[in-house]
Amino acid sequence: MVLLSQPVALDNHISAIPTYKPVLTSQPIPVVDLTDPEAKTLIVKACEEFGFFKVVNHGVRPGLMTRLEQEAIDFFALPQTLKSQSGPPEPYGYGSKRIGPNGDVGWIEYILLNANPQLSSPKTSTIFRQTSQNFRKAVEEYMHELKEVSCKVLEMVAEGLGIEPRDTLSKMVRDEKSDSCLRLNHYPTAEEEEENMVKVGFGEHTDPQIISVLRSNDTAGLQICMKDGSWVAVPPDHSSFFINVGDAFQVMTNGRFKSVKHRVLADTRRSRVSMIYFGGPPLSEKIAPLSSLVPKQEDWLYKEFTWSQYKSSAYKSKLGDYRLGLFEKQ
Ligand code: GA4
Repeated sequence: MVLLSQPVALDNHISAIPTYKPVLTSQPIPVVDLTDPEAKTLIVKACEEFGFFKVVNHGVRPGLMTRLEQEAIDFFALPQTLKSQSGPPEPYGYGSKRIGPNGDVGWIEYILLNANPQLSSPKTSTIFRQTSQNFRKAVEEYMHELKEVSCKVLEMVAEGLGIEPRDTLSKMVRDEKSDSCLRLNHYPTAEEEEENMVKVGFGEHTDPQIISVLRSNDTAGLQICMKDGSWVAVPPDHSSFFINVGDAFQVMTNGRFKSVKHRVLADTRRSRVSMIYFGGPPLSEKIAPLSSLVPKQEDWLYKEFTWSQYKSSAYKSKLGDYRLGLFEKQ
């Protein structure tokens, strides 16, 4: 077992990682107990107000979370030359500092993995070439469990909003062709730059998919943007999941749910490890406001598009761009 207590040198060829002043405001984040009979109502309220909430009593074994975290830590502790053999991220694979293809950078290294075994390319085998079989096994088990958590939440939303049938949303993520992915992030500690300014780990953005389910170690850094534009620090909690609404979900609810803008700042004392499951639809899926929520097409705020169209447009954008703008009706 390797611990990443020492600062890890990310290659320093990339200059100018932006810095921010850490925000000090915290505001209670909605917490939903998935076993609470009121859960569906609370989830809908949280998705409307914040596009973000924390989930407890989710049913995922703590042992699986710590196992995958440790495998990720062991991977990120490998020599840079070995890690780089699992890259570059196109978009799947190991990446360091560069995020996406359009010049975004952050104080981060990561592995991005396709969650669909049907779609996974020979790249998946390349990614795991340097690692033990246990890493791959932990990833596969974790993806399986996280798909279940995502679908459970999506079914609760369907019930809470009166969407029929109740698997309308979850079946897109459960589909064998679902374009879901898993991201393992390592944010090494970073020295304060000028007074009270720290490096950005992952710059502000919204997630393009339907739903994202995040678990991190107990290092802070995640911040979410409120409707009034202020940033709120999310206290970490290694035993819970943090769920956020993605762009596709905003469209399907015709803007009733907001895809929450979020970012991660590096910490000066402890490294942060997070793992995020992004539940996405199949590439051919048509994304539009759901007819059970918005029966009249003239009331739609967005044009219909396929997930494949949205994804390619996202990969032409910069991280902080407002990607839904292109798909809004005039
Ligand atoms: C943000 C959410 C997920 O991490 C991700 C990211 C993706 C990438 O890192 O390859 C993107 C980013 C994310 C949105 C805009 C594009 C694509 C980097 C980027 C600049 C895996 C995803 O699906 O979209």
